[in-house]
Amino acid sequence: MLQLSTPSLRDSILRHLTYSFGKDPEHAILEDWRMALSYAVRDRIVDAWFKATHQTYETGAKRVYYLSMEFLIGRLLEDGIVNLELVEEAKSALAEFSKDYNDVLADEPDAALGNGGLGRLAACFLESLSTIGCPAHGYGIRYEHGLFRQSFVGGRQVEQPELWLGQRHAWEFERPEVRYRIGFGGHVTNHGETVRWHPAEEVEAEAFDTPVVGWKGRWANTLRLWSGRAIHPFDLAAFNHGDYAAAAAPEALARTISRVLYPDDTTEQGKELRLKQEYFLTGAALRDILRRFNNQFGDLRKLPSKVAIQLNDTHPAIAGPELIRILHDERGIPFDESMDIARNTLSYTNHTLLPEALESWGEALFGRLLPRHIQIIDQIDNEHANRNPSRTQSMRADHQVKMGQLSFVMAHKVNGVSALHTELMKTTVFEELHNLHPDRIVNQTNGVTPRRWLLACNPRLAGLITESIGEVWVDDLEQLEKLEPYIEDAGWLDRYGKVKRDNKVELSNWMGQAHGFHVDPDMIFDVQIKRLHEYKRQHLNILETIAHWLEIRDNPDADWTPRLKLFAGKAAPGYFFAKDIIRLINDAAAVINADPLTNKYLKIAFLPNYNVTLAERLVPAADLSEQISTAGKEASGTGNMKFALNGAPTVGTLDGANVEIRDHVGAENFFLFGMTAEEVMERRMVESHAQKAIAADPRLARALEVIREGRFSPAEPERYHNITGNLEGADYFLVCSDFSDYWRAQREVDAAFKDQQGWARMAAFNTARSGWFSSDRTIRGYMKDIWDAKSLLD
Ligand code: F55
Repeated sequence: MLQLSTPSLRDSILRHLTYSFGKDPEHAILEDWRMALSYAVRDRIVDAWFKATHQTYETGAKRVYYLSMEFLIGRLLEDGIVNLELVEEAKSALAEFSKDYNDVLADEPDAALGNGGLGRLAACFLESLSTIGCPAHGYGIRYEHGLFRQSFVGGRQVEQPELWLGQRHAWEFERPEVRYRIGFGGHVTNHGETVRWHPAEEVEAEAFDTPVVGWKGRWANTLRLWSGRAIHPFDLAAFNHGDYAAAAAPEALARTISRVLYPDDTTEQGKELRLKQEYFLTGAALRDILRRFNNQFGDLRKLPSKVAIQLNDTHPAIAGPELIRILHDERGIPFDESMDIARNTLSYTNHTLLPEALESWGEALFGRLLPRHIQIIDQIDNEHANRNPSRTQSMRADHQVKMGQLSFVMAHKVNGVSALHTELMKTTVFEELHNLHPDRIVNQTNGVTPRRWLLACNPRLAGLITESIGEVWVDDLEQLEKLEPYIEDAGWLDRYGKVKRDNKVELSNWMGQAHGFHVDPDMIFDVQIKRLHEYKRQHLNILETIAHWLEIRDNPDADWTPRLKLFAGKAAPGYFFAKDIIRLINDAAAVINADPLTNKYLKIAFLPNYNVTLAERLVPAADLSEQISTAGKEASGTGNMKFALNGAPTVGTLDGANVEIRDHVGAENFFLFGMTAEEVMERRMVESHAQKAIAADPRLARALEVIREGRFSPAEPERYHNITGNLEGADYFLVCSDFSDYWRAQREVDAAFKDQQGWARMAAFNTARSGWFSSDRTIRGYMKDIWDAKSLLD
């Protein structure tokens, strides 16, 4: 490595502006400044990156590989600046050239290479792995189009393609020399013991590397994303015959594979291209992992002691059969031994128990695309059944390939993402497998990185904390408990309250400028931001809002606690019910915000195009965190943790990690309501449960009635009959049954918020007691209980 003295950030920016981008300060546009700053920061990241790579190699340490179809990383420049502690230097360097730091940061495209929680978790994990100094790679797909851009037209969601690569960014290094051939289709031949797959079609996976730097630049790992390339990019024969479209066809075909992220977060569509993407990612990652392992160690029987591969949900589950195919078919290791090596190397995280989200592929499609893998899966299934004679289920029932079952059998550890979710795994989807392998399921409750979700996004609060207890909390978040004594100090608590109030003013100003939406920062900022889904129950929230509005209208002079209901979130393009909920919220907002009788007490905003960047604005300014899923349905949630950490108490059900958040922050600092997961299962058996709940609560009945009669859609009164009909009928997610208790909890919120000091105490206890929800703690749990991996910084 070159040992040069580090130039100042200012000089480095100017050097890159001049020599990397060919601009002088007079002619540089904002993007040039952003790129020059990014390169200046990147240079320093690269130093840490090389150091980490060399240390990993020299120590022969075990490496962790995180395979995920999604990495919802968002913008990266601020992450780098914050982790290298360059904030002040960057601000003053830009100021010298009359550039505003925040304008420059805001110019970066937001890389939305994921749908929601699962993808964001992968991004937080990468940052924690680097902060901890655990040698690791993330493997994913370099989608040209991330998650669609959302706008509203007449209150309805409209999707536009997202082209994050349309602008320059500084973070990836193309590795044209790192390419692997990935095959599809074809046939299988048998020569005695030797089985060979002969794919009919092949594409090339090309690597793009992004360094991920940890806190204080002590370590940096790699996110390696694969891009599809044609092996023979151009069909010259076709071109010479004058068929220009056919000439370009191989290139187009190969590129489609990494063209677009599937926008569904809960419904499995079973599409051929999706299965191709899954094998493309997994096949390329495994070749890369084995190449690195071979160069360093050689003996494949030692694989599990040097390599841990984590499957982020079942999406890369083909890793099991693919690893066996390589070990057995290509390297001649006996099948049962190959299976054991693979299992000891692999582990699997489950993120959902919703039946419609569990991946299964039709055997015809699967066998056509991956003819050798389907044979191996049958052999795994047989081998597993032979070793466990009491097994009654199969991963190959109903002409399907069941990826959850396959993943479980091929993993030495299977983990849930919260305590409740992990227990439910044992009694529902994986009951039989759990009974056969009682030590396999373990819990690792999710976490979030405090660097992005407190230090970077909430500088006011981070500043107050550091001033109070020092900066130890940044990579040891449980140190936040040292704030507890300060909470008893009225002066300190005032400052804590003022931080929140300043954050709310900042958000109000932004909403005014960006969306022409003006709100009083003294209202309760009540926030529900997440993907749209019936189980997350945004419709419960809007029903309560409508009922509250009607109540205020009945008595407009009473002493109401002013409230802003903030929503944001995307619906899967084909999920029409969820899209109707968005439209209902927007329609209700238009009517209610315009009501002069009520609008100083109640306002509604649905901000478009929710993404990581918007979350970073909203989380620090929230007073109240809405976590209101039907108990048993939200595996964990991670937004819930971000809000608690930033001082927004939760109104929520006993679902996912809410249970553990309440245990940590204290029941008195959490607004609990609703049925438990057990009660939910019982209530579903009760005949006409929704009708009974409606009959018992006149507020609910009236809210449903005004929607049904078209108060928010006068031009089309029946517009929301699908929603009201669903709620009055099957109401699978028990919106009606939980309504009354939700109403009660919300009125407790109103009363509590009137006592501003009492509220600040509650908020501060949420911050002080949320340290356990750091993804550093989660990653250390994986390292110890699942990967048997060590930090090279300890
Ligand atoms: C994406 C694609 C498919 Cl095919 C299926 C699911 C998804 C997805 O995005 N799932 C997801 O985000 N699950 C969430 O994972 C979080 C992290 O563990 C949990 O906190 C959250 O409860 C869960 O819904």
